[in-house]
Amino acid sequence: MGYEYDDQNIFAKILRKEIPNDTVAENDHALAFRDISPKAPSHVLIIPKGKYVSFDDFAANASPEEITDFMRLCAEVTRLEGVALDSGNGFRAITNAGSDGVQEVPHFHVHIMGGRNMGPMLM
Ligand code: DGP
Repeated sequence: MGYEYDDQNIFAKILRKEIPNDTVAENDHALAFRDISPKAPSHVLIIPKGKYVSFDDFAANASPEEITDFMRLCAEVTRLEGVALDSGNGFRAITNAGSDGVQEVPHFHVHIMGGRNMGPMLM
């Protein structure tokens, strides 16, 4: 059994430019844009351009080039947003997967949030 990707999910529509987004940065294999409902002064979502449902799908099935571009775009976002540790106060990076992870959009994404103390992790 594989991961069933829904082409009608909202991030697929963003990638097809059917709906607008506030892009922060982009490379060959990944796109970063602002969350529509920010939970911190800086709240950016990083998504692969490929069709991956969740972290486990991406980690198991993406190519080395896709994984590298994705991770490097995450790093670029932390620098652009002024939260990278070499120049800022840090950030939280999280990904939600599936129903127990309370994943709302079934296209793999990482949230990078910063610009304030994020408090303790919710349990
Ligand atoms: P989650 O799947 O629970 O990890 O979070 C999905 C996030 O996506 C949530 O923080 C809100 C955001 N989001 C949902 N719809 C849109 C949209 O149309 N545009 C943007 N920029 N963000 C969205």
